[in-house]
Amino acid sequence: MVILGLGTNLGDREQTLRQAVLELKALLSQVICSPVYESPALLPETAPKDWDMPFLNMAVRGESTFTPKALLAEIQALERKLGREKRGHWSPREIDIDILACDGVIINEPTLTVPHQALLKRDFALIPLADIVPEWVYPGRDGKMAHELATQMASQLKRTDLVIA
Ligand code: PH2
Ligand code: MG
Ligand code: MG
Repeated sequence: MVILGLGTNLGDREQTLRQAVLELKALLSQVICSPVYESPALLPETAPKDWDMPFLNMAVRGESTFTPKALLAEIQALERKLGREKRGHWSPREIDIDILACDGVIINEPTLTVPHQALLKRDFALIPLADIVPEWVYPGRDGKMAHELATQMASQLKRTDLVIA
């Protein structure tokens, strides 16, 4: 099982999430989608004011026959197909698709870190993950399940009414 985090704060955010999920269904089987959440952009203090645009975030899980690196290449191609351009780090984007976790896999390489390096610090990643894989356990940690970690987390996420399945 692989769990992806999707985020968008530029363009038609809902339409982009719908298109992304449709395309992910061609890459993954048994796809399950979390609710969609809205939150202010988490930004470095030095970020330009006009980067402060609210995000929609969700998580998607599925079964993959790709290696994690091959899957990363596929989702990066999908980001480009959905209109993402190379802009500055943290700048607004039509779509960001990150590998949040792959079962109990741990990868620490320059091009890929799994679980995602900020997963436990970011409500917009951990909370939707916990919605769809509540029993997921961070590999190599103290064994707390995702739903326990998510409940303990301070969060400004707002759950939207959008249904993407
Ligand atoms: N992604 C970022 C930077 N800041 N803020 C929110 N709310 N949601 C995101 O997905 C997000 C962010 C870089 O990937
Ligand atoms: Mg990314
Ligand atoms: Mg990201």
